[in-house]
Parts: sequence; structure tokens; C-alpha cells
Amino acid sequence: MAAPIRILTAVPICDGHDSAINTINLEFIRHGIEVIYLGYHRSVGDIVRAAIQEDVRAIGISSYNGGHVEFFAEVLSQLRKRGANYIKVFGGGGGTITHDDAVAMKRKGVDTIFFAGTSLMEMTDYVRKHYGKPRKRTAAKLSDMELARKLTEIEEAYAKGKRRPAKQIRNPQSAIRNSNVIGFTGPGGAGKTTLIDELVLRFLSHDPKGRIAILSHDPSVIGEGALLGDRATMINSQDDRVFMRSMATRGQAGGLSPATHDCLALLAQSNFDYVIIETVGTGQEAMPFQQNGIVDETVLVMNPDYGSRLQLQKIVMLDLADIVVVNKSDLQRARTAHTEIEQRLGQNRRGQRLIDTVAKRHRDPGVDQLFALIAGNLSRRVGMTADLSC
Ligand code: B12
Repeated sequence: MAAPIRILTAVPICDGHDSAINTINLEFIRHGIEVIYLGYHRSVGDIVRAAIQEDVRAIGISSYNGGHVEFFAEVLSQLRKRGANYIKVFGGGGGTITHDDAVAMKRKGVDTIFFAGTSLMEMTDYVRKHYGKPRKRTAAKLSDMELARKLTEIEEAYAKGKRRPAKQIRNPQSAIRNSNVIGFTGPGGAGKTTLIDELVLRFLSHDPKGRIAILSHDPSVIGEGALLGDRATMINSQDDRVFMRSMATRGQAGGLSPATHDCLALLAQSNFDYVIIETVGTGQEAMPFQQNGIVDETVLVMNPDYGSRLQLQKIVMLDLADIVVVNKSDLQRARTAHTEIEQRLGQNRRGQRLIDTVAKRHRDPGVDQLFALIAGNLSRRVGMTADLSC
């Protein structure tokens, strides 16, 4: 089976009109397209970086607040400068983009502009017809571009049922073992993505030259579309020192995709100081990181509203995680949640750490504590590896 078409959608900077793109995203997904949604109020740089890292075939921009002629032209110019003009640009903006504007935009290289009254089906057919097949691409100019393409190769090999690591991954297991890979899991809505974004801010300021990779997952059924929306939540991770890739689970249960392990191995042997992997929102039975050596540190992010104390006995990850986070600890039930989870972890006698955070709050002391703990644990691990190899 061919891998789904992947496209990126976004709304330009200073524009909060996201209702059109939300509707269009859903229609694309319903027709088997994987949509990486970057959100609204996004700069040209953010859009181009994301398109290259996600290795999409096209960028769809929804623009209502004016300035579209210049904005679309700048996206095209930045793509060209980075050697990525194989990525196509299209979009719409109801009646705010006039027919004359659209003519000028097409002259500058925009594929097409959709006007008010166009049916959703017409737009989906356009995407399938024009972006359905991979395009010939020039040699990758940037290392991020090369990496992005290799990740696509791996995903496509799995989609075609050829389970094999890409030729560039010689030994996926050893590649993963030698790096700082942190796995985040937990139920949907617990705030994993926001927490990761806040940790990224701390990693970036702690190490002014460091680079981070994020492998983020959202659910999908095999052969169907998916909304890959974690980038829309990210603020600090919109940075050239962060390489982020969004993956759909493509029919695999448990929180990760069939291609995750090989993609992670590739990232782990690339030049990143930290690799963060985020699962989809998981259920009680999920053990996403059980596969040999897949991560160095596991963090389970919980919502204080998990139900009764009895529910805690059923969450397998409470036995396996190195660190458990009660996020949204400003909520009323958080204090009770902390006590109950503390008692539950006590039964394991593994010295698992429990931390309360409010990830949505800037400079949250709980997130600072979590960052210090993860960074400390990982550097101890690296130290241990060095000792062992002596
Ligand atoms: C809904 C709306 C809002 C909502 C937005 C809700 C939301 N979360 O999106 C609210 C009320 C919040 C709002 C606020 C504002 N709005 Co307003 N808003 C609209 C409105 C009524 C509809 C836009 C819309 O969503 N249409 C639905 C889509 C599905 O249909 P469509 O627009 O016809 O688009 C078609 C195609 O173009 C295509 N398409 C669109 N985008 C894309 C993208 C891709 C990739 C593809 C393939 C296709 C595609 O899809 C449709 C197919 O038929 C328009 C007026 C209008 N009738 O267009 C004004 C309008 C866009 N808003 C306007 C203004 C001025 C504002 C405010 C500045 C008002 C204020 N003073 O506060 C704020 C700014 C908000 C912000 N932060 O940016 C002006 C813009 C003027 C301009 N640029 O020249 C308009 C045109 C109203 C007007 N006549 O004055 N707005």
C-alpha cells in the first residue's frame, strides 16, 4: 500500500482565522491525507522549517488578514533559498484574496488559490491529483532535509510492508542505546506536548549550542488520513535547533508507529544532544517503550482527573515509568492525586520520582525540577557508560 500523502497546513503570522483551515484539515483527513497542522500566527520561517523537517509534498496556507501576496511570495522564496522548491504552495482566504491577487500570486509560483464557494471535495481532489505522487527532488542541501527524507524512506518502506531498517541504519539497537532518548507517554489531554515544549525551552537555554530532535505521534488507522497536530501546540520548539517530526501510528496500537523504532534509531545516531519521543494519548494497558533499549528515561504524564484510586492499580506504566508527572497540578484534585499516586508508586519500591507541574505556566518550578532530574539522570547514565567502557 502506498504511504498517505503528507501536507502541511498553517495560518500566517498576525492572523487568527483558523476556522476555515480546521474544516479543510478534517476534510483532507477524511480522504486519507496526513495533515501536519502548524496552527495559526505562524511566521514564514516556522512554516518553511516545518515543511522541510516533515518532508511534505505541499504547504496549504489559509490567509484572511491581508498581506497574502507578500506572505506567500516569501514562503516560496525561503523554500527556494533552502533548495526545497520541490515543496509546492497553495491556499485560500475566502474573499480576502481577490482574483487579481491570485493571478499575481500564481505568477510568483503559488500553485493555486481557492475562492469562496469552492466545495471541499474540489479541494481534496486537487490535492490528490497534484500532490498524489512523489516529485523528483534535487540533492538535499541541508542536513535536516537529508534526515527528513531518510525518515520518509523508512515510513514508506513500512507502508509497503517491507519491514527493514533503511540502509543507513546499520545497527538500530546500538544506535539507540548510546543517546539521550527520553520517552513521554500518558493519557490524551494530560499536557504531554506542552510539557515537552517547556522542557525544550530549558534544554535550549541550558546548552546554547545543543540540538534536540522530537518524534511525535498521533493516532491513525492503516491507509487512512491523520491530523498530526502537536506542532500547533509548540511555541519554543519552533527553533532551528529543534528538529521535529510528526508520525501517524498507521494502524498500530500501543502509542507508536510500526516505523518508530527505526526512525528513532536514525535520529539517535544523528547529531542531537537529546531525542524526545512522544506517544499518542495512551490507555491503561499501554507499554510503548518496552521494546529493547528504545529509550533511556521514561516519563509518564498524568492528569489529576484519572477517576478513583482503584484506577491507579490498572495503569501499567505506573509500574514501568522512571518519572511520573502530575501535570495540571493547579487543579483542585491535584493534591489528592499526588498522595494517591505516591502511595501507588511506593508499592513498586523502585525509587520512581513523582513531580507536580503546571506546564502551561511559564517558569513553572515543577517543570524546572523535572528538567533538572532528567538532565541529571541522563548525564549520570552517560557517565556510567563511559565508566563501563574503560
Ligand atoms: C469567521 C470570521 C471571523 C471569526 C474567526 C473565527 C476563527 N477561529 O477562524 C472571528 C469572529 C473571530 C473573526 C475575527 C476577526 N476578523 Co474575521 N471573518 C470571519 C469571516 C466571517 C469568515 C471566514 C471563514 O472562516 N470562512 C469560512 C471558509 C471555509 O470559507 P471561505 O472563507 O469562503 O474560504 C473558501 C476558500 O478560500 C477556501 N480556503 C480558505 N482557506 C484555505 C486554505 C487552504 C489550504 C485551502 C486549500 C483552501 C482554503 O475554503 C473555502 C472554500 O469554499 C470573514 C468574512 C467572510 N465572509 O469571509 C471575516 C473576515 C475574514 N474577518 C475580518 C476581520 C477584519 C476580522 C478582525 C480583524 C475583526 C476585528 N476588528 O477584530 C478579527 C481578527 C481575528 C484575528 N485574530 O486574526 C475581515 C478581513 C478583512 C481583510 N483582510 O481585508 C473579513 C473579510 C470580514 C470583513 N468583510 O471585514 N473573524
